[in-house]
Amino acid sequence: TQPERTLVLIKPDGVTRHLTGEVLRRIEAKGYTIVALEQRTVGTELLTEHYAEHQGKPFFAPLLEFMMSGPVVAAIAEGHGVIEGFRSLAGTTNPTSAAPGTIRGDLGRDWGTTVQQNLVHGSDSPESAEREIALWFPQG
Ligand code: DAT
Ligand code: MG
Repeated sequence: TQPERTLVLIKPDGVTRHLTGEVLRRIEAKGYTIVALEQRTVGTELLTEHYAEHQGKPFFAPLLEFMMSGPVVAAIAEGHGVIEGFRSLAGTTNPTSAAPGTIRGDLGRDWGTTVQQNLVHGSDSPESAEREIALWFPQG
């Protein structure tokens, strides 16, 4: 198999809680390579594209508001099976039920907000990864 690439985002809760290094450490400890890394604040336009599949859902507006509440760290991780592998490292969406040992399970919890503040994003398929990497790193 060819090595593949996935888009990883450390969301504003992760950056604000100073967990950027911890998340990157886990990616690297697993043996994946960080091939791009940038901290930035993002706007409605990019986020609406990024989360297009969730438009119309009740948590969509709070999700965008949350993602704009502070800086985000965007990274591209590379390795064999990294798309599935990072999703596995991240754990399931709801941090309360995410398994211990995962980023969300070890470090995340329910904060009583409308939207789940679950620290990280990872592309969920090769198609999503290609689309999201082009969106966040258009310069290639
Ligand atoms: P994931 O981030 O695990 O790929 P997703 O793509 O289904 O999950 O949803 C994107 C984000 O939206 C997710 O990280 C947190 C938020 N979210 C999803 N489902 C939610 C729900 N039922 N209630 C609150 N927030 C939710
Ligand atoms: Mg998703």
